[in-house]
Amino acid sequence: MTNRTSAVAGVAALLVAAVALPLALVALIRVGDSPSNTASASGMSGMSGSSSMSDHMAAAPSAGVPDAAANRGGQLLRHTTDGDTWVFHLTAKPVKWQILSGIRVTAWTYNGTVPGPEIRVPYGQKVRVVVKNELPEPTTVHWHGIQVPNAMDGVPGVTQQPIGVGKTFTYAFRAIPAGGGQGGTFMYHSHFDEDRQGGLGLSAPLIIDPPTRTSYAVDKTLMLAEWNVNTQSGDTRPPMDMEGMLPNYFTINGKSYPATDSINVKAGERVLVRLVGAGQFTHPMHLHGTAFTVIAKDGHPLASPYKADVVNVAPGERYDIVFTEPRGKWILHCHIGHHLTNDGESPGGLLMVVNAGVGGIASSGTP
Ligand SMILES: [Cu+2]
Repeated sequence: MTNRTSAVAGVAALLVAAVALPLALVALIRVGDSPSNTASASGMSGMSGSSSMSDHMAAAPSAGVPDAAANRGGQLLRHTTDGDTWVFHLTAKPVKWQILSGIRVTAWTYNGTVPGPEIRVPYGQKVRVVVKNELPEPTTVHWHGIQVPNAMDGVPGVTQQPIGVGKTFTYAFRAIPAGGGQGGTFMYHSHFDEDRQGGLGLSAPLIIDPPTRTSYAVDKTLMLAEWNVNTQSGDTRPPMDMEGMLPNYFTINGKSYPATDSINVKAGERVLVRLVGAGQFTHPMHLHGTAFTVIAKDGHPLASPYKADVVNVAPGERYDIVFTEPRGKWILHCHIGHHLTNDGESPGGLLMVVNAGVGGIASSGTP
């Protein structure tokens, strides 16, 4: 290409861009103007022409769904003992879950909370988990990163029949990480129609404590997730990485900032945070005030822990990070700006405060 033809091509490209950009903006504004705000099920079926696709993208049924009895998810699940086995009970069921003052989603949960309750067991513990399905659809549970017998892996049509509506299935395994190791951060989640069931809330932490443990002032698991909520109707759709299904709310342990928990420590105390990619989107999590040390990935201690101040948490991943903060109020947050909004309003979303021994907000910068 000569200089002259490339200059002509460049001008032509600019003209095309100048026309296309306003058109794209108009299209975006039209989507924003539509009364339902996010795409309606009928709109989606019109787009795809497939009823199964419209079912897939339909809002979670909300009629008759009760408000959640609890306000905090990820709480330790109590067990009973049967000989040398720890027995846990989970019920998969829909509830109305408050992610933020005034914002309730229709969530599909384990035991009525987002995230589901934390199962925490010593390394090697024999475990039995009785799962009852009170969802309007079949489900299964996958024990993510655990060395389970094949028949306990929770993959519908491969290792088990789905747990039908109203039915119960019992999983039995030992708490041993798949691929070796003696403990760390794992999770359990639905493996049936994950695009819907995962996106509607069916995941929870599973922690295996190794025989020798380091103690921390704080040991906090943070499940990162996204929501697609119509703020007018309350319709909740599973967020997906596609037009009309993108998330407009983002939660840490089922809450959007400012409803997220704070981590409260004294300056210099050691904090362990277990970051879990529980949703369908990747979140680069950034800490203010100090760097952290990544000590484990996917439940496996690192041979060479490394320092960083951002770690990219992809769906399914777990990172254990350790840090000590100087005195102050520091934040831990996703570095994608949109993930720091609540339906477009900032600040919100994936942000929490690490309060190292102070209260109040500075009114001027006096070093
Ligand atoms: Cu993010």
